[in-house]
Amino acid sequence: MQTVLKKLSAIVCCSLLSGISVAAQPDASDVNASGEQEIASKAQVVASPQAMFAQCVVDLQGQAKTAGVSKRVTEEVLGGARYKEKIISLDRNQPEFVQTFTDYFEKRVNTWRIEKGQQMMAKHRAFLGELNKEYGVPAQYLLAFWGLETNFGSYKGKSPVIDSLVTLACDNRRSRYFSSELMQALLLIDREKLDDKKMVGSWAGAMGHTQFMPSAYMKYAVDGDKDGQINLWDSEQDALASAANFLKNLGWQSGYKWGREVSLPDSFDYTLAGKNEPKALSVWNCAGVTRTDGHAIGNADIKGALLVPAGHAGPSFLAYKNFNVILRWNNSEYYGIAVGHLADRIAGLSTLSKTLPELPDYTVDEMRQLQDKLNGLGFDVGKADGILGPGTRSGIRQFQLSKDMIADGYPARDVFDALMEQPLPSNS
Ligand SMILES: [Ca+2]
Repeated sequence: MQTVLKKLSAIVCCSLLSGISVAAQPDASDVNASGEQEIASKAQVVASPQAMFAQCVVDLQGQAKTAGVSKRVTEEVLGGARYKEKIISLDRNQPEFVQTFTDYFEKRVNTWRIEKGQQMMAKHRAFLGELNKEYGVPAQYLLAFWGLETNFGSYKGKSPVIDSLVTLACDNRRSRYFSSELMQALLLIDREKLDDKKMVGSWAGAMGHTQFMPSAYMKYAVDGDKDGQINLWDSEQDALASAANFLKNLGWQSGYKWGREVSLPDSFDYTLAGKNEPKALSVWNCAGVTRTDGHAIGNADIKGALLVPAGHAGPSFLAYKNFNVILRWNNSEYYGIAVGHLADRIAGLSTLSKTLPELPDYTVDEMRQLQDKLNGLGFDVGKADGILGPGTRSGIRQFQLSKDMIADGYPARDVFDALMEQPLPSNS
């Protein structure tokens, strides 16, 4: 029964998604009991998209009951959930351009955020000091996350969280993940006595000042202001304490920085770079890497990965273990550098030593063409997905090495043009 309902829900949401009112067509091989078969064929005859969404909600209500959600929340809150077609289009939205580090960084690390972060530092100084003592995470990092996620609480998102999560749970693409997040959100309403009408967030269900998904809220959020309720929308102290607890649990190393900007010698061997290639500081010392003021980077017993997100014309960074903790909040190299540098700036450190280069705005299609070309030339970068990821950068680096170019793995315009001009081998 459960299986049939699940199948129905999946089909429902596909049809809702496409906007075509098709009848459900469950696979007969999956219907193995006569009762179930009857339900399935009834659905084939009568189910409208609305009815199918309603059926999906009924299925989710069964899951909620099993998960221990109260009767009231299961019936009133989950039962009253609305399907939001817009959420599905946002989920399917594909970017047209490959975002450059320069664009990303300039939009996020700006004077407004730095100054606002410093104001918030002053506002919460004593409390942030206590959090550092208890969780080992310095104030500036908590402020940087807060600033990047919601502009210090000034934009927490407007989508009703339960509607978003139910809509995504009833959609095929990531149904299991969002069903699980939905259950956590419903349990949170019970546990924290939250008003579901006030639970608004991003279209994908991230909530409050620090945009926690329900599972993170459930597991890591703490009552910072000690009023007996964990409320990540209304309490800045709850949000800051929760961020500190979250980072501590993700493995934040107290006493260490996220990383730092570094200077590289002209003759630098860029094949040493890459997020997944951390090396001991002694190795970087030998390779001529220094602080931007020319001083040695030191000999602490830690590893760092060298990042050149905008190619050799842009700034270079050594990223330490805490950088990987930041990436567990949001798995994007650009995001990690933005959090780290914004934190430094809020703490009063200086701006980047290098001007960010103007980089070409490649379309995703152009990136795919570049990937196809690399594959055709035998520099295997995997499926041409239009994403400038580690595989593509490695392929570009191999091409650059073969042409005696600076092997920074970045497709600057001259590299892109040189690559596209290459004739493909005749046997390909
Ligand atoms: Ca509280």
